[in-house]
Amino acid sequence: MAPRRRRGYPVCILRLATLGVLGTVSQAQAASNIPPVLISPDGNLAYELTVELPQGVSSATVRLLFPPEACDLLVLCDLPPAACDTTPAFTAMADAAGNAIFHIVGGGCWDPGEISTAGSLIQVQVDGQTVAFVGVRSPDWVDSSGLSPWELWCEIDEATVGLGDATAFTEPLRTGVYTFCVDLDDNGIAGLPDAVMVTDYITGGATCQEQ
Ligand SMILES: [Ca+2]
Ligand SMILES: [Ca+2]
Repeated sequence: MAPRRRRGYPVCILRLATLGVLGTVSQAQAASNIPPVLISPDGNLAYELTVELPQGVSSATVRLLFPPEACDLLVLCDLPPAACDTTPAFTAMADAAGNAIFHIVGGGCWDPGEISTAGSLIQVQVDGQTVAFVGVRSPDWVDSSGLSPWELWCEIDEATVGLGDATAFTEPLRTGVYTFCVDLDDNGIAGLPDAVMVTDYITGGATCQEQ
């Protein structure tokens, strides 16, 4: 199997350096309801979004285009290695109501406030038209040292929900202070539903391996 273009500590340094030279920000078009992408080591967390379809159209292809750095700064377990040679992407069909559902296997959080250029966010396309740029959330927020992906995280090849994640989630959940990566249910607050979602994964020690 062909190796991906990374691995190991030196790569962690290189990938942090790339964050400062990414593309310019484009204004995302308003859309119905496109929350940050939700991913999980078992793929059981559904990422649901609603897009506006042109009148008379009963379905559309929704694509999530990840920037190349996602191959280093996220763990995407259901991508074939060759996907990192081009643009990692996931595709689903929207129904007549514009609803599309993804189950993406992996880990890592991208807070748009920390990874601040559109070039580092996930591009949401509907039938080839870009309608939004969004971040990513996952029960796997940090690595074993407590570092987020944008802080030189070194969660290489394997997404793991472990003690580091439990520690990272605990303080915002205890205080109720809104933190992007904690808001797994995307209701705008750090609250009990988020705690329930992450606890399930911490309890099970959920992991997945990149291909
Ligand atoms: Ca983790
Ligand atoms: Ca929440």
